[in-house]
Amino acid sequence: MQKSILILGACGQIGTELTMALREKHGSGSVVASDIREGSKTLMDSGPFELLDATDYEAIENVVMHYEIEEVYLMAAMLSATAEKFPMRAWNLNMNSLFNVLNLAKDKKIDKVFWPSSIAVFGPNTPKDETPQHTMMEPSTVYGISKQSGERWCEYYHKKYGVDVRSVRYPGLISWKTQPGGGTTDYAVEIFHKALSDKKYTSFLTEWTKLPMMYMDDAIRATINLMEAEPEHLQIRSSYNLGAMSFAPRELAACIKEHIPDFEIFYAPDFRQEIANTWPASVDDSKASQDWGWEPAFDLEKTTDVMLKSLKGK
Ligand code: AKB
Repeated sequence: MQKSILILGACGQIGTELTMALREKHGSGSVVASDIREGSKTLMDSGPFELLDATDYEAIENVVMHYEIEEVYLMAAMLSATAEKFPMRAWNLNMNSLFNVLNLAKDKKIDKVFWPSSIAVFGPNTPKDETPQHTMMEPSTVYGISKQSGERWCEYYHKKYGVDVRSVRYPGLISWKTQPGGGTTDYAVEIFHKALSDKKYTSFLTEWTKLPMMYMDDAIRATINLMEAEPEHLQIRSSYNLGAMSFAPRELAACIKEHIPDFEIFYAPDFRQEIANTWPASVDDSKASQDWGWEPAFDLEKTTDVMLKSLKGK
């Protein structure tokens, strides 16, 4: 069935690939991309685009009314590393944009909302391995605090007002088509570019910093599958843990070395190390598997293979 969809933050790392996937699935004309700046030529040429600030309620409402939007994917956010530099701007963007879409749904102007949370909702006192769905959280970063607050508000709007909001806690995302911006897990994308251009890379995280990661195709499939799940199957309306693989820089480097034998890695941890130290090493995503059938398809070897092959052919 044709659906009318709006993506806020469509030009970012996830937004770009999500827009293309949804256009493929639902038809170009029914997926409106929007952002505060224009995106790649492929995205701009493939369907409708609106310049839109996710913190501007009226502007979003006008677009929603104009295109008779039913579903909104809110992908605009300031990520962990940048948010530490601009705490108030991060809070303003990450929270006000969420309230805007939750209120549109509460007022029945849209039917369904997707909002991304993150492994950043966890903190230094959280169990690090196979972090459970429900556990001690206490995030200690600006980004993590905004994501945890957002989760609480999502659950509140669902319980109090019946808002159909769905969310996953994304791990670090790896893609060859789009670059991340301002995250703590960005090294896992930069390393592939540098391995091909310079045969060496200096990691801003230590060799032993193990974090949950995911290849972008898995993240897009998870997002779309969750949005298509029957509402009565969804027991979690804050945000689902979502896992695929976990590795430290030294393990990723070893995998790249199998393809590029003279690749070298160096370590110069910076302020992002402190953020990474508070995040899980791996997550238990069994609730996502039980409720809506989540299963990842990409492990470290497969991700490395596709990243290097695709970037080489670019
Ligand atoms: C970041 O590093 O800030 C993001 C995230 C894990 O949410 N990639």
